Amino acid sequence: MKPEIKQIKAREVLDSRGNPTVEVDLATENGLFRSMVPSGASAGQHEALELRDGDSKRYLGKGTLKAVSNINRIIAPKVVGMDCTLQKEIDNVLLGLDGTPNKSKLGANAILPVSMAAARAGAAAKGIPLYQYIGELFGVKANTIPVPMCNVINGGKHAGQENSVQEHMLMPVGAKNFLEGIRMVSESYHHLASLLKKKYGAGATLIGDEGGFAPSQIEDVSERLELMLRAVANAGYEGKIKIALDPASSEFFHEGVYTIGKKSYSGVELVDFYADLCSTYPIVSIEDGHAEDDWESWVEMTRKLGDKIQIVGDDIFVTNTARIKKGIQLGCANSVLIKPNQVGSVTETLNAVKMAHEHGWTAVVSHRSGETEDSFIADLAVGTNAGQIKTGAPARSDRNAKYNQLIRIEEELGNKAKFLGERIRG
Ligand code: 2PG
Ligand code: MG
Repeated sequence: MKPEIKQIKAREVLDSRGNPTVEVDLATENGLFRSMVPSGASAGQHEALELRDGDSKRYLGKGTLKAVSNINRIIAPKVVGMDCTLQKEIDNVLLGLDGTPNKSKLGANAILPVSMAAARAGAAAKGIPLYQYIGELFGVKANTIPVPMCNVINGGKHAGQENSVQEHMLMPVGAKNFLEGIRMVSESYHHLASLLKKKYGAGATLIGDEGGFAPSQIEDVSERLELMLRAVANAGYEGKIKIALDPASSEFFHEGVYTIGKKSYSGVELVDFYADLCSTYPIVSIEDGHAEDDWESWVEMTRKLGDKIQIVGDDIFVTNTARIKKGIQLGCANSVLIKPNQVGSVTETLNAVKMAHEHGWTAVVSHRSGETEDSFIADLAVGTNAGQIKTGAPARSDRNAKYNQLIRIEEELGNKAKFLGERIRG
């Protein structure tokens, strides 16, 4: 008997920022499988559409009842009865029902949670864990626990700041495994809190959307990095933890000019700014150093820094194979950020990782700034052997839901688990 999808029910619930989002319950004979969609703040212009109601009387216009209704009335009748182990077919039906290039009819937030819940049901039907099932869909033996990029200082939109680098992350590349890595980061995070409090008072340890500290007093990127490195040293991990940045520069790019704090830069000047930072600090990865359509500056950045550091495209690629392909052809970036809700289905997400890997690029699986307790991306990172994940500071349960799931998966894999450490780029 085929493992049939018996029922699909969507509802509106709350995300980590207190905004509404979509949750789906999908039932098969094996039980109930639940998924929730996250939401970005510094979202790229080319992302698939996140459908919001626009009714200012509910949730300031951010309601998701239209997406919920699209699931219950349009998607459910077509997907109920399908075999839950046929992920590609299910995703094809979802894409066909929408029929637009950016999912503007049904909303990516209607399509994705059904696609994710189907994957969970598929794993249960086969009696295997989700990461292993994703590995089968993707065509690998899933065994690589990702090195985390942990955002310990939140800036930009995630911290109510303008013209500010968004994410300052610690990467425990010197750890022997994930469990040790996350402990190293957690201890450094608490040392950072002490340093911030001592220098700027308790207000400096208030936190931003992704669980990192958001000290509005510190505008200067170098000072932020100095404090992070001092915290790492105080925790006893000097040299074992490296730095990754996500400036999210589309947010501070206006009319051809990049502005960080009070300083302005052209695209080329910004490459020099990053090159200086990289020669001063142990930076191993920079994401969205340039804006989402500034392809030329991306090429320049890659030409200058591409053999030294990982250059990750988020807003520029939006997990979309057409844009990733263009990036590969032009020679801009050498890595792709992977966010399922930017593209809107599990199959398309896997295709994006595949394209990156086939061209010798890395892929970094990522959360959104607005998250939920759904830890799907932890399994996705292991299932694709991506080797890296960014999912915030080691604080707040919406972020730690993912880290904790990775702790469980590493334990389950035992001595089969791999952790790339310094070898994140191969
Ligand atoms: C990013 C993300 C996640 P947002 O820019 O990489 O950190 O932010 O979800 O707000 O787009
Ligand atoms: Mg980003």
